[in-house]
Amino acid sequence: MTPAPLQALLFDVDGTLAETERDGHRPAYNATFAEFGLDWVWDEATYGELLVVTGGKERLRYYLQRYRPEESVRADLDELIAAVYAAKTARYQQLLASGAIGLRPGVKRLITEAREAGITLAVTTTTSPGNVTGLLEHALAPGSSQWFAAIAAGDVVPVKKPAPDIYLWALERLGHSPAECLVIEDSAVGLRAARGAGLATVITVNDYTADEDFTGAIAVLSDLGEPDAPAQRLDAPGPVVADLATLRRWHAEGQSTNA
Ligand code: XBP
Ligand code: MG
Repeated sequence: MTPAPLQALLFDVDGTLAETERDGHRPAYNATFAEFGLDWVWDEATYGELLVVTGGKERLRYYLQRYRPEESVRADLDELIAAVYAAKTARYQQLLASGAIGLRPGVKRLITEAREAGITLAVTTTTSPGNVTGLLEHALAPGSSQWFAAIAAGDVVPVKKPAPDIYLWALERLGHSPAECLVIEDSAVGLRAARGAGLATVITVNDYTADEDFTGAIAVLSDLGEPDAPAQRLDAPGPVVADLATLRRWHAEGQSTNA
């Protein structure tokens, strides 16, 4: 059977486009806890453990159930979580607007190349839509949210990653078959969501996810790489720059392997 050509790239956001967990979300949560007079602290290790639960509201609830069971039963829990999440989001968006969060290596290069080649672009994330457009507008280029045929984000689906729902939601809007798409993710949770929707997936790891199990990914990389600073392939020897030709090759190889 002739393999389906690569027609669309779907990008995860947090940890994939930028180190938003390290440079944005975690500091914004901690500053918000202090603002609310809460003695909750998410240090690096705790945050790394909490990342198994996607979505800030869901993560807050999980944190309280696990580390603060006495607070997880307070009568105003839903209101408190909603208020903390809203204040944290405002803080995070200020950080984006200040230019404090840049894109990971190779992200702008690949998006630019794909766009010029007429590849459909999409975003599939657990964070809220405003956080996506804020990152794109401030770190990629003004107006760049318009480059994306679908921004699948946050609560548009009731169940977040590792459920495949956000990918299925995006696929419906893109009008491409799963075989024509390739996903870029950074985490095992994201990989499970993408694979659950039948999508070939390339992983770019970060400090939070480097030790996770990426079985089922078509390639595992340190980052997307730049011509003058190639990435390392972590599942095969050799440096690599994830340009469109390389992604097309991996995508085609992935289909013949999975056939
Ligand atoms: C990552 C998430 C989000 C972020 C924080 O999403 O699970 O919850 O950690 O953002 P993805 P919020 O990797 O799918 O982009 O606080 O807005 O939830
Ligand atoms: Mg991610």
